[in-house]
Amino acid sequence: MEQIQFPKDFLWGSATASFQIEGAGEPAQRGESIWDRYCRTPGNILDGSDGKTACDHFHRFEEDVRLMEQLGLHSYRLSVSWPRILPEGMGRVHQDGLNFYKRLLECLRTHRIQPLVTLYHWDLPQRLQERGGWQNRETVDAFVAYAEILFRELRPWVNNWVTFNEPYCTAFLGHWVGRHAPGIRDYAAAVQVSHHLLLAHGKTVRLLRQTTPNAKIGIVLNMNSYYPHQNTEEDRRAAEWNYQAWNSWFADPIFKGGYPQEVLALYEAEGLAPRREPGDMALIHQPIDFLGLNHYFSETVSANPDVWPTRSETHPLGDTRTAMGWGVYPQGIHDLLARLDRDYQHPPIFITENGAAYPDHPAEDGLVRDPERQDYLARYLYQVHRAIREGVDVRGYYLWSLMDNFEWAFGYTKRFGIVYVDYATQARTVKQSGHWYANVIQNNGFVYDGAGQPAEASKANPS
Ligand code: IFM
Repeated sequence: MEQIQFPKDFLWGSATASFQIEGAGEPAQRGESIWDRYCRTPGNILDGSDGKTACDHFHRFEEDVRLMEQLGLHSYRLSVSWPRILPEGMGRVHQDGLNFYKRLLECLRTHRIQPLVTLYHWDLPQRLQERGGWQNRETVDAFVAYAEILFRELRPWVNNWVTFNEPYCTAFLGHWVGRHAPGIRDYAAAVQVSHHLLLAHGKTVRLLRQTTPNAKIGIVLNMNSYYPHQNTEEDRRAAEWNYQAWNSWFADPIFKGGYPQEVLALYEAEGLAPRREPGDMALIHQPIDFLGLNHYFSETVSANPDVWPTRSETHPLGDTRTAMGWGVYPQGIHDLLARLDRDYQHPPIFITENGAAYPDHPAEDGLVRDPERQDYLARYLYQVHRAIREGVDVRGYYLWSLMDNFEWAFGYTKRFGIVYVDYATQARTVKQSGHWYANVIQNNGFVYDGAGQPAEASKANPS
């Protein structure tokens, strides 16, 4: 048994995203987004569902904020739906949409919960997609114009902004794997999109500095730890390549001003390198106030020359799997934090997402018992704490997610919440893990019973 005590003023929160919870997706309520369109193609979403109603948070936000208060959250990470503000992506502002966020933010203020607001969590207005979406450099300026509206209108409530959530997913899942909207499968397009997202990030940081100098801004990157599958030179190199292609590709330009050399060299050789204009990298390479880190799982990597263009394959790592099939390997978050600390002169880090999906359901007594999630959270938090003890500047933790919600291509089949949502009635029930998390927040720590001592990864060495 070990008492795990987090630093004084550690920020405890939980996160959601607009499309995943809001609903109110009729044309009068918001413009069409690329996810509305993507959901309409049969086969794209596992259960054939969409985001039209989701958790109906648009109408139930007061109840949801009361739940946050009950849980004791210090902060709530939410995202704004771009097409709810600008149905066509630019031009006409939808005042009702703006008012929804003002009411939500006011309610958070009343309940003394600090908002952390993400400008873009994947719901691009469809009208912009029709002009090329993130492949088109003009979308960068459309984004900055959208950000300007939010900075101006929401300034009285919001002090902490995130430009993008997980640009990797928009770029590579959306434009290479095709399992996210807009469902494109073109590697060069994915790489170009990643550059445009980073550029939009940089320009937006500059805008905030000019218009709202007291506010803070950062970006949220999803990162995994990669380890060699076998202890061979080939696998060690493959693991390192994956680390650089998926993690450093987004973090190096921000913190070092350039793309990782080895990955860029391969992309250049394969005709995949992004088109850049003079000054782009300087815009991207601007000081930010915090780095948001989303982390869920780790992988081992084996070299495989037949896989284009990565020349490698990844495999889940961990002793158990979540409902997503992701391996549970808590030490991965520690190793990642340690490496970020080695690689960069970084600002404070917030874990902006971490959590797990399990097939939860209410028992006959109405309780939702989810011991696997509680175990997952305790083990990952233990490793976050370990990194802090070793000197990594981690200031807060946002659990994904506050409530069950629309899990993208998996529809409503995966439940990540610490609050159970009955989609037929929209009733909310705090799961056992939610009660446990409330206790962690109250005590700023928890008693770790060792259940989560990291199992040694037999084949794995940190890359
Ligand atoms: O649900 C997503 C979220 O939108 C972004 N990060 C990962 C979560 C779980 O897949």
